Amino acid sequence: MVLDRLQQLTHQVNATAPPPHPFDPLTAREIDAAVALIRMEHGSVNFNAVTLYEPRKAQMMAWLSNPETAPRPARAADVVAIAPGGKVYDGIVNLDEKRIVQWEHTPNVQPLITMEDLQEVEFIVRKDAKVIEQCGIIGIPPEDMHKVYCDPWTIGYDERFGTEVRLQQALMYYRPHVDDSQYTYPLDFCPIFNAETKQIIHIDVPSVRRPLNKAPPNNYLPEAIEKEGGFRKDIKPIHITQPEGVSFEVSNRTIDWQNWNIHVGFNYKEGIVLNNITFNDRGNVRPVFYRLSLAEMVVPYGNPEHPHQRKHAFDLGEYGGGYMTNSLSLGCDCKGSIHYMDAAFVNRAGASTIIKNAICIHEEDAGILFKHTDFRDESTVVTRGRKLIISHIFTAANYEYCVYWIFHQDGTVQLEIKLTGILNTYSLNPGEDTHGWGTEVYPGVNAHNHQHLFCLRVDPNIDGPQNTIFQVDAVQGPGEPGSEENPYGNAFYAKKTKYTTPLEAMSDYNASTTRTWEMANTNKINPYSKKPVCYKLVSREVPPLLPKKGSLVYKRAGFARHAVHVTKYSDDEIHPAGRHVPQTSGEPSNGLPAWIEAAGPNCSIENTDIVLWHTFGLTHFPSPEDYPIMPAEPMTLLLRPRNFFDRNPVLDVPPSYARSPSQILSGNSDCGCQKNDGSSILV
Ligand code: ABN
Ligand code: CU
Repeated sequence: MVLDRLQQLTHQVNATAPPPHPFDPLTAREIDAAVALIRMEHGSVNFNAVTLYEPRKAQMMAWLSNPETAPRPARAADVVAIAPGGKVYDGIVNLDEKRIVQWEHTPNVQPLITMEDLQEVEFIVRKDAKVIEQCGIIGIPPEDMHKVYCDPWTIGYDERFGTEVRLQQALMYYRPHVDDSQYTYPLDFCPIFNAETKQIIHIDVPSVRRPLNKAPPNNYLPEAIEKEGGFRKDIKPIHITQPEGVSFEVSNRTIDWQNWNIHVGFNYKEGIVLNNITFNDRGNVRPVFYRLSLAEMVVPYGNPEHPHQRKHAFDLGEYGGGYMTNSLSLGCDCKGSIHYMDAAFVNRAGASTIIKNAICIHEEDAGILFKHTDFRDESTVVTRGRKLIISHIFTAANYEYCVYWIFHQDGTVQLEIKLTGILNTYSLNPGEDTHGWGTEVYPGVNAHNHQHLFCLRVDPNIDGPQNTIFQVDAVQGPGEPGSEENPYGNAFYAKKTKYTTPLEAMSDYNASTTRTWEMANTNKINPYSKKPVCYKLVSREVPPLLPKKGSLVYKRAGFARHAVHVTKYSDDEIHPAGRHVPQTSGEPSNGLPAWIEAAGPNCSIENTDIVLWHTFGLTHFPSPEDYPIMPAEPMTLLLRPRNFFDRNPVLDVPPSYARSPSQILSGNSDCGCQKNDGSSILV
């Protein structure tokens, strides 16, 4: 019976033409086929993840450069399953050969917490006698338990309970009315939920109790705003139209736009994954990045009182940026002519599920690309740019993260992240001192200080995989004024420091030298500057990890200890806090620190295939303007070509307006140029 189903599914997989690109995420049918194979051999397990087992790079590079003759990398599924009793299995299924190639019990780990895992906690919390008792103590009668809510987080790590039992901590709230925001009514205690037995096994109760907040609701949904006087009425519509369609082409999941070629992947942890990014430089297709992704993040909170030290969410590794992704809607999340891509995942029962419109791809006007007016005669050229945006948005319980991968015509790649959603809140008694660890954003509502630290994984391929990283600092020239080398004291230059080992490459941001990092191919020299071709990481929002060395977060989030780490490429090094993040103690620290230790901190990372890991973000001291919902706060970084092109690569973008000196002299007002849409401009 199962065999029949499998044959049917694999037949469907094979019957679907053309075959998926090796970088494509697994289709729903491939997920179903992998599940059927595992069910057949290993019976009834719960599925935590079935995702693309990414092709090995050496084989993939060979295939990319010679798809006609090189062997096509097999389609394979990377599987995480939880068997009855909580045993975790990591597996690999070769979908082409319909064969399980690896199936291993991995002891003492906890795979990430899925939305299904989270959603069952609230029902159990509401019925638990001890929770009902605690609610009573702070002023919620038993008949109001349906008004009690919780945001279940993984426990992070708590030494009292260790790693073996799968646990969640329930951050508790109350809604006076179903439409009220619960974040105005945080409860002061924290139940701990055992996901295996589905029981509350402990409740952390503070020594000083905080009765339920008495403040009126502070809401953001339209009904509440209408009651307070309604919406502003002075906004006229802005319509974005592309009457002749978009300027990009999508073939399956590969985008061609303005010399860029990009494969768009997606997985349950990282969300968008961009692969095989190339730039067509006047007919020469030049590799730029093999893979780009937001690989991990951590949000440490800064209140020292127990149990808030446990509040440090690894939103990607512990919950999955892909799993939490929103289904986007036209005109709201993205405006314009949109190309959407769906995302396929597995649910706990092993069925494939689809998030419609998970990825939005669209163009936007990007303002002026370049402009110059000659002050003598007002001869001028002004050219407008456009950008291609590949985005998704995920909801991490209270917070929203909007992730925009932005491609510019001049060869720049920009990553922008907008933070919005709702602050994580805790209760505060009237007159209670926050001790500076948080802000009273509304009466009785304490929003704790925290950081949002993201880890960008860059697998550079700058004119080939042999790359080297340089730190670049803007520094003063040596010598005091009056000296021979710096007689006027005005000298300054870009000091470049080559990283030869992972140990040297562990580096921090330095705002006073406007530090940047170059990913260079030292085997290719720009003919004019005589400098190696490179892409430069320009990132200016790079706070240090504030929890101290020895703290739980410091131990667990090894990637956040420095702004930059560099490792030698290895196929399985994708997740910098480790493959399974919940309930890691940080002893030893998984992911980046372990890989660096294993490869040898002094191994060579010069002129070889490397990966750059960049931790950036912001430190958030909440304020009332962030409440009850935060206006989106953008953060950005750039990957910019430097010494990569021989000259400005966008001179061939048609100007919006141009007049030459001779046209001005002759009184000819013909622009002599074309609009961006190809029609000629007469001025
Ligand atoms: N920010 C922590 C989190 C994310 C998703 C779901 C629950 C909690
Ligand atoms: Cu924040």
